[in-house]
Amino acid sequence: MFSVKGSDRRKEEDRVKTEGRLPPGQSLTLKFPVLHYGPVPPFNPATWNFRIWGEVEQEQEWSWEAFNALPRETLEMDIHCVTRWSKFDTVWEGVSVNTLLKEGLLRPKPDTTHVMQHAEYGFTVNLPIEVLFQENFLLATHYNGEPLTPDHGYPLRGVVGFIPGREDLNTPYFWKGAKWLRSLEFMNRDRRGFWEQAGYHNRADVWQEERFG
Ligand SMILES: Nc1nc2c(c(=O)[nH]1)N[C@H]1C(S)=C(S)[C@@H](COP(=O)(O)O)O[C@H]1N2
Ligand SMILES: [Mo]
Repeated sequence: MFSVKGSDRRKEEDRVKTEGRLPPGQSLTLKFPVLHYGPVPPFNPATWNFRIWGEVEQEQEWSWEAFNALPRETLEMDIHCVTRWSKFDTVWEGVSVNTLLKEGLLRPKPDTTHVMQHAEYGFTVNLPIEVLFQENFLLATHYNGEPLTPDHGYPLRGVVGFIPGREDLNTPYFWKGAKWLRSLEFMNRDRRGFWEQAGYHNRADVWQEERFG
């Protein structure tokens, strides 16, 4: 006998499979697993800041209050973890890096090619700037209408996933978004982040199953 929950899961998985949204080697979860290395950091709104630095014309820094005053948007997408769970139709709210670019708050130098997300406790994730500027990457403060929980990266995390119908965008595995994000370092060459140094794929395209390097 299937439990009600189990049969719901299978039904949902069949649906997204039919829609071409289930990448190879992935299975649908209705839960929201928590995955990270190390402890969950505390958050102090009085001392927290978010910075943009490195290969930029001008460094920028926001307090928690100032960051929350930036233009915001909502983004719906499917997220795919390299450990083989996928979660569909997740809704994220936050600040798009493209908006910072358009508002002139981010001015990368002409030779900038990559970005490093720096999180609490020295955790890092690298990406090409093209991916950072895509519509499927967001600096997120909210998940499904609620502030992020501490486990999922409160107060701020990078998120990246698949927007249904947008096969034109590069879609990396979910680890390419850093929880407890504190800064973006723009770089004129590539450097590997924490999981990339540990043997995970540098590009990490979910449709190509680029799990390990
Ligand atoms: N700061 C930080 N961010 C991180 C990680 C981490 O270890 N530290 N792990 C990544 C990995 S491997 C995954 S799969 C996702 C998991 O996000 P979740 O816990 O919200 O599901 O966060 C990513 N971001
Ligand atoms: Mo992961």
